[in-house]
Amino acid sequence: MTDLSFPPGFLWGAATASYQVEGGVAEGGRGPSIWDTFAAVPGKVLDGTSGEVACDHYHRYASDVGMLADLGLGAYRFSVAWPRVMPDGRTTSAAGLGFYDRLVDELLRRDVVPVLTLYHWDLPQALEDAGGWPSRDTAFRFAEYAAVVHKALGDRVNQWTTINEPFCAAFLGYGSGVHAPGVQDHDTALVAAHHLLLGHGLAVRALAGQAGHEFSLALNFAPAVPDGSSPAHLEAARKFDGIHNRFFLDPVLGRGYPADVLADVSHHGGRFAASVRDGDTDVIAAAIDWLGVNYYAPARVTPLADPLARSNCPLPGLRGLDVLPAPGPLTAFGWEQAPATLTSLLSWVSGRSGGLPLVVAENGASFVDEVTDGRVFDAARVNYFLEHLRAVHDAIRAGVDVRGYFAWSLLDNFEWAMGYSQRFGLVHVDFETQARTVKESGRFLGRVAKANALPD
Ligand code: IFM
Repeated sequence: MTDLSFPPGFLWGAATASYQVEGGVAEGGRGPSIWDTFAAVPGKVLDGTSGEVACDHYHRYASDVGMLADLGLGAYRFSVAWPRVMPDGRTTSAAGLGFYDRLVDELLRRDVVPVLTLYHWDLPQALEDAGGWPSRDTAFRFAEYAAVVHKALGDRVNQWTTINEPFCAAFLGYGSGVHAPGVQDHDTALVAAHHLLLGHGLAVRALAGQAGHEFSLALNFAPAVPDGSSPAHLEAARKFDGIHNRFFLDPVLGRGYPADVLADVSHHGGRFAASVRDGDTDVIAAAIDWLGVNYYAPARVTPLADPLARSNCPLPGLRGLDVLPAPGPLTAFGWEQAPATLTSLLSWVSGRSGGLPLVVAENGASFVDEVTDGRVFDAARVNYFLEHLRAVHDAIRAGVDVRGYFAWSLLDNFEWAMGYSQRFGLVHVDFETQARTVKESGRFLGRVAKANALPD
């Protein structure tokens, strides 16, 4: 590795998620997901939209894969829609699997490595009706679904990620309720989080053993930065870091749920503690080959005078602290751009995990983009990628085993409760016409990928 290069074999790619890009929600016998239901409720999605058509990737996957390959990116991180493969959450649909069969074949035809995520938040509505993630049974249904997908695609897909961002699926879906299915109850959210992690472990146990297959989980980290150095500031940072980061990371690493976080959330009721049965933490600690680190921004935290005061950040156990407005420079979403935090995050996760290989499974930024004469000059996003790639490179030079980098996202897409208002893509999508325009940031990332090195 020269001063600017990345390790040989470093995986360069872009990521998407099924509900955010596919559309085709009624095709091939796909069943409804919790996001179809949630988005149909007025007021739940900012612009009143849904993933009904999204980027029409269901029909345009071949040309989308072609764009990614032509850019020079060697890997595509996509998710499989459980309700496409199992419309009722339990019964396999050959037509649904057929879509991913074609997608994987197309990726391999273009020499693109498929990196498959089994769950990126689109739970079959039928399983939500049966109790959703707060029901223990859903974890077992997930492992069965994982085995079905693995059996169908395991002859061609080596890279398997079980669940993307269980934090969001649990705490936004069942805690604050800003995501599907829109439940607002912190105790329920904690139980859902446990069952998501249990589902991850059960799936890894069910799939592991095939030579060459690698298993992972992708966690979204928000490093807590205290806005002062007093003990109260450090305590605020501990609390935020605990519930946002360590609550998900530690059990996966075999460290169990962190005791300090269990104390912080204990006032939410006893359902979480009762949901953790003997042996569960061993299942969750199933050996993984790499961890997906999704990073966008840190959280600046400040203590409140009353340690029991309700926080402005609706997460389980968060009392006595507020999250401050992010200082600039900001993305269009209002998220802080803090690339150096990615270096320290990667070092911290690596140290805590005893050197587990890491992949930056999501990193990117939304900005306001305009197509001018068939081009999108998104200089701010180019700069964002450059700075964050330098941060990844710094971590590697400091000895962290980082094996890949995936931009979020290949395409502008359906940004959940924000609808189509936030564009993250390397490729601009005109949602009226479905016209694609490769952005300068896409070309930039492709050049870096082809060189396997930062520009000098
Ligand atoms: O669009 C999301 C993605 O689905 C999960 N990680 C964060 C992205 C940007 O908000």
